[in-house]
Amino acid sequence: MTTTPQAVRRASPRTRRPATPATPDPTAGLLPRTEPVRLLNPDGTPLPPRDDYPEPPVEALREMYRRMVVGRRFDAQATALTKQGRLAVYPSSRGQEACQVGGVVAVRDTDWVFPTYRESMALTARGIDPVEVLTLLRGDWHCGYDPTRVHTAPQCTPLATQCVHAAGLAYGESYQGRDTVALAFIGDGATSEGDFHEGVNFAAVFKAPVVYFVQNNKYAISVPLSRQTAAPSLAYKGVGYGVPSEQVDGNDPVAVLAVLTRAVEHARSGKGPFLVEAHTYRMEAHTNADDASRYRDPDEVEAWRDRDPVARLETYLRARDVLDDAAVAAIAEEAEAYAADLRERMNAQPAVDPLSLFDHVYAEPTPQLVEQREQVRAELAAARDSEGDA
Ligand SMILES: Cc1ncc(C[n+]2csc(CCOP(=O)(O)OP(=O)(O)O)c2C)c(N)n1
Ligand SMILES: [Mg+2]
Repeated sequence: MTTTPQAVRRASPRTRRPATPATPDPTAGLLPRTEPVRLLNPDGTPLPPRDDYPEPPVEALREMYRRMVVGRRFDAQATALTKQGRLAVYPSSRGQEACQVGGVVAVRDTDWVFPTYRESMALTARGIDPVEVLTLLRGDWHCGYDPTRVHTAPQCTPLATQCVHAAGLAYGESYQGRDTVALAFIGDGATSEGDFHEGVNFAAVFKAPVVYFVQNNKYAISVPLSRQTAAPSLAYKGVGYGVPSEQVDGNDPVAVLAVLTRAVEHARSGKGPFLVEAHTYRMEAHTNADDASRYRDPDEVEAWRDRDPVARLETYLRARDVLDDAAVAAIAEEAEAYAADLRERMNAQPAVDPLSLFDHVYAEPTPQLVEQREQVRAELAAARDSEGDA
């Protein structure tokens, strides 16, 4: 029998290396759970309670249901308004109601929300007038609402820029001794943008109280997630910046509110940013200008229909005896009235002064803007004159 050098080392206690103290795991507390947090089954039956994510109060869930039903009706109405030429474009968030509403229910009115173009439902659920919310999508040059009054940034079309804005605002607020939290919505595709990384990194280094809330709806227009990233989950993008993160079933309203509530508490308590990835699905096309059947398998869409967040919450609340037929009917009626009012007000032709386009670009207009303004004024005057002649 031959004796290998390794065997000698194993056998001889004198050659054993002194025990080194275990290095603490540098990722401790940063990595998301390997499975998205879920508190309800897709059919609305509850899963066993868990200590890490206690269930939110049932009254908050009932209010979430109300806003989700009204939000879904709003979304359908906005889509219809594009067909009637009243809206230039509308990105639907049907199927993402738990995220849209859960996000704004988890924060205080004094907290700031940083939305993308997909968050019209979140903003109406926040209580902003739907006509104001749709102003930008109607083709106006401004966002419709006063951001400082409603603590909500303008809806952001350049991908991920809101991530940097949220970091700056949150840092400024904490610097001035206020406990404001910034909630930045972001899509899965936009996490591949530089601004996402810069925003998260800045927030982490300066402990800015931001919750980055990724709605992973599986597509960036026609590009599926697998073509966008090789990351095992978008929540794993937090660890590289020292940001704790979590993944959640984004079609489980109870879990979404539970996870976001903890993320907001984390940020508010001075521990810095938190990243949440919600797994969800957009049931409609990217916008009314897109044809999703060109890149999505109808079976995939059907499979997600079975995980509908509104039906899931309704089943659960009915089983808890906090929602009955009468309450469901009353909420549906409220949603209809909301849509009818929106339809009526959107049918009125807005009085838009094209020259106001130049008013607030700079405090002091540049010579080029002055020239362009004059050009538009002259063209409008000429058009009016020729209409008068006709
Ligand atoms: C900086 C920038 N690049 C490209 C675009 C064009 N664009 C608009 S929406 C979109 C897809 C974004 O997908 P995702 O972040 O997943 O959000 P979703 O639309 O799915 O909510 C792209 C590429 C843009 N608006 N801004
Ligand atoms: Mg997406």
